Amino acid sequence: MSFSVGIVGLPNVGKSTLFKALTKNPVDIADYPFTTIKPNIGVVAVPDERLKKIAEIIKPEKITPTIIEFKDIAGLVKNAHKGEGLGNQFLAQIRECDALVEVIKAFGKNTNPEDDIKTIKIEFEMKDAESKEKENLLAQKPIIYLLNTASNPAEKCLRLNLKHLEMDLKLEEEISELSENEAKELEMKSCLDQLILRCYDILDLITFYTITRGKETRAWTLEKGSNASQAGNKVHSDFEEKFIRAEVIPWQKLVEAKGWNQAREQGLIQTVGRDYAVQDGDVIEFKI
Ligand SMILES: Nc1nc2c(ncn2[C@@H]2O[C@H](COP(=O)(O)OP(=O)(O)OP(=O)(O)O)[C@@H](O)[C@H]2O)c(=O)[nH]1
Ligand SMILES: [Mg+2]
Repeated sequence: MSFSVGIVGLPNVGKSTLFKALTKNPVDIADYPFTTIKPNIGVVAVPDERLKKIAEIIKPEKITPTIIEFKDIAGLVKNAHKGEGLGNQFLAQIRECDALVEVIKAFGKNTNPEDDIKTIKIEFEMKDAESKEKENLLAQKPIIYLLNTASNPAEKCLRLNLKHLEMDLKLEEEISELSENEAKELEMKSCLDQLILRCYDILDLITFYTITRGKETRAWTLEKGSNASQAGNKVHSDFEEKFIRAEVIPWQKLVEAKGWNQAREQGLIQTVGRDYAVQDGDVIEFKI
């Protein structure tokens, strides 16, 4: 199962514009509030230079990146927690997400990002205050604030602190409709990869790889701190139970050795048990 990131914010701020640019799914985007009612759901490949480098030496038949799911959720209004504007329904959808990207309007006239952030925060906190469960609280979810600006392209990318990004989502939507060559010719560069990686980061996730005898080189998502048998469970639900041992090598060492057999000859492959703490970038072969 993939991790899901909810795109949240006030109505009409560019949430669906971001979703469309990320997933390339055609969705309704319009200049009036509540264009989105039912959530749009789509998956996005996590950009990964390491996967490319591993694949260059393994030369598999197939390369499969790991994915994150994005959910474009309807806009929240003041008093959403009291049911205003179908708010309760939307807040329940937000509760199912592992992390959030909050889009804040900073294009056009009369914008007030600080007030808008406060409005959403209050709705989360009010809803949490009613909730009997103390887990999964809305206001505790990892969150990235994304200011949707109309700044000039040269300076539009990523400013401010860790949890705070700035992008022109209209421009991102335009770039997403171009081919790679067209974008290059027009010197237009997307910032979305950086947003996806930031989501991965705040979810506290790491990546491990499997190479299944040259057939498929694949990246997998794992919660930081997981052990080898839990990693096996991601590959196949049987693997956690049937786990005997695993062979592990950091991806750089595999690439330097130029292949699994060469790495084995050089003694670079480590045999580990089920309690081995998986490290970001490990290439793992499970023995069941
Ligand atoms: N000028 C400008 N317009 C934008 C930008 N991003 C979105 N828009 C426009 O703002 C309007 C709303 O965009 P949507 O993506 O539908 O907004 P939303 O947040 O999904 O809206 P709801 O689903 O109604 O809550 C559309 O007319 C977009 O074209 C931007 O960066 N600059
Ligand atoms: Mg929308």
